[in-house]
Amino acid sequence: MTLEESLTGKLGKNIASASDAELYRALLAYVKEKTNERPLTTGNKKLYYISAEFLIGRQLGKNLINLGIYKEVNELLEKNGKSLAKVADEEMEPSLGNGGLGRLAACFLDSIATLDLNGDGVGLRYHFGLFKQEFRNHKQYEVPDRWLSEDCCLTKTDVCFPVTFGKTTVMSRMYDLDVVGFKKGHTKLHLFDLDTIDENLVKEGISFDKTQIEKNLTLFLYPDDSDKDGQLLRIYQQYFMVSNAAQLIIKEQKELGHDLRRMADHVAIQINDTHPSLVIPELIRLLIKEGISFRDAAGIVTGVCAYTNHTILAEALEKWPMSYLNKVVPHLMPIIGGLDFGVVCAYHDNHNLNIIDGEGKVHMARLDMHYSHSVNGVAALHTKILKHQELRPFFENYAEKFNNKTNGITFRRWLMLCNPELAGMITDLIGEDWMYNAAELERLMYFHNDEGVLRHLDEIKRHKKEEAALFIKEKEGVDIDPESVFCIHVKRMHEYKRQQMNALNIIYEYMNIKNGNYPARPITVIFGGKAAPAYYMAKNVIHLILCLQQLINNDPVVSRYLKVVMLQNYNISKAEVVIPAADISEQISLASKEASGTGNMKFMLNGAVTLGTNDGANVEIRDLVGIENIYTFGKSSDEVINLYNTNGYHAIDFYNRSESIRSCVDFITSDELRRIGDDSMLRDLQDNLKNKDWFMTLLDLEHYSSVKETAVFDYQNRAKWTRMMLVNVARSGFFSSDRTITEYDRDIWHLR
Ligand code: 26Q
Repeated sequence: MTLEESLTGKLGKNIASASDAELYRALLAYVKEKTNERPLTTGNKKLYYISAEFLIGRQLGKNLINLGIYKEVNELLEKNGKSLAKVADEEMEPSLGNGGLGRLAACFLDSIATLDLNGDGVGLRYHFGLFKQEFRNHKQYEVPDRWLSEDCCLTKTDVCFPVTFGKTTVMSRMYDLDVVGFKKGHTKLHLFDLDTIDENLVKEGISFDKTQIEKNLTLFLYPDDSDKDGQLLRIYQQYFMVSNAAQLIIKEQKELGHDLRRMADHVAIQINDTHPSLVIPELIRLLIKEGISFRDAAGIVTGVCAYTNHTILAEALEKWPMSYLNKVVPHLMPIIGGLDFGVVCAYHDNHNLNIIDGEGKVHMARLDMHYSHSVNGVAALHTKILKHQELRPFFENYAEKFNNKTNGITFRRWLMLCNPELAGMITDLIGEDWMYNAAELERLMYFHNDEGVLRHLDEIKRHKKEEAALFIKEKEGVDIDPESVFCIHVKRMHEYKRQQMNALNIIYEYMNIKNGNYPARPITVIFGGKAAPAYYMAKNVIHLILCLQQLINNDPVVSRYLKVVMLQNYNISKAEVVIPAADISEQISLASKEASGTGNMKFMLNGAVTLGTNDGANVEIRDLVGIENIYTFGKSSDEVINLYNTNGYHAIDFYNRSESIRSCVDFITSDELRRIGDDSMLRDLQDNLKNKDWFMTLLDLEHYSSVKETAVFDYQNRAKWTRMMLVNVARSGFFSSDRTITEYDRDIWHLR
């Protein structure tokens, strides 16, 4: 049957007369059929990638690419006067993650399937993903974002497990998402849920009654850790997730006839940050029930589990009071106690290693490091800091466990799907090999002085900027000029990521323009990102940006040289539009604080030039492209760490010493901005910058401004700039998640 016959059959009418919604449904069914024609990946050993977040984004376009039928479908729809983009827009967006960590898990699944590795994902089926962000009065409001629907990519299964919390036992249900690899490979993402969830509990905004877990357990994904609310429910979720994972693993091992004592030969578990850490005691508990001794079970589980750390921010490391765990998982307490006892006996002179600290808090990362055989960071600098600073006592005892796995991204979504023009140009120049081995992109270097190629690259960028400008006009109602330099700063709102530094630089530019000093070329600064609902300072930064947007875009003179746009509800779909349109990729975290970053890689792959600190994977980008193809600034991670250790940074000194810094910070509470915004929010932000500024904004501000000015000046030299673009694309192969996953398998999982 041809594609056309199949779709017409499903529609019960011809394509031309079908609505976009009907076409979406038909294509979804078609994709499921095609996917099921591919056998599931098998092997002697199986990976379970457990994660509280899988920020998978919309599935249709990616699946068509991976099945190798995107072009065919696109042409067929076009022939019938339909647009695949519009049809794909019918799909609800699954926002089952906060940011980098969740998106990484999604990219990893794509690569695991593509490499035909035997590995599944395990997580939770949140009914509402991360909240939807709305702006009113220049402020963020959170509203529930229901994504489940009749025609959704998940398949309900009849796999169910009992999960016990103290006196309550609930029955889970597993839902499956097909993960189809590029041209080959087929694995699954298993998302667990309860049949008893009551969506009607959600009333005002995103608040709800947190008492009845049977009704609310999987309602929401937790916004990151700065939200202190609902910690108990968070533990309920975590235990529910890992108990299901552990029961699924044991069930599958038994079905295969494997000896549970040999589990480490047949199973690998990757623990994605500490959110799934309770899998360690849970699996030990289940193995004990199977007749294995505590000691042996602990040994087996250590051989199975591997832990990835994603942060060095102390406040983001999970520590749960014993009283909480006692309430949620009383039956795990003897096991956690026993595991801690083992540590205390082995390292009695070093309390820093204890799982349970002097205040009775359980340190999840410590549990992972003692009872996993691998501990990895997510970029070279990050792993170095873990070894020699943050986790030093553990490195001293377990040097052999520590390893680095620099993050990666899937080029299927982040190039082929979102930038088919650039993907096509690359294929025209060097053939298709890069799709199977991203390192082949290096062959583009052959063209780095080829004027025709550079011009074409520039034309594609221009085209993507025009597309993004149309999109922004339609969605945000803001006019931006594709002739201007697009500086794009999209990621979760957090003080360490320093969106406030970018905002202060906008103020600096604004004042320059007011004084008749114009930038070398008009600039458009595009922000996007959500703040955790309880993270007051991050919300103040959004407020400042929205006030600046209002002030600047409506100023008849300034707006000729400078525009500001804060995208509402930044998500994967919006990322797919703006990333290909970027000239400058803003990666300006305080050095040492961004574990890796993955947005930086997506921008690079799409030909943007990085303006960044020497932090996370920016360091590796710099090493790959060379210092002449990146703009770096700011204090080094060593200097920053030293400032923290010596209490050597005082924002107010920078404020007092520099006239220019002072005028930018003062402007936050200027009459102009207070006329637009909220007095107390602006004042609190200003106070914080002068008197606290924990992430050292003022330390790097002047250096940032001057390097950005240089970048905008260089942009005028099109020959130079387009060559930089080409070098960035050519050297980005290292950041393919296929490379990352190949390394995980080689060093940790050994699935083959
Ligand atoms: C913790 C406790 C309670 C509630 C929520 C949380 C929580 C939730 C999400 C803690 C952390 C996160 C997310 C962390 C995250 O996204 N980290 C990012 O991981 C990326 C992938 O490795 C890196 O590239 C980024 O540098 C890192 O910030």
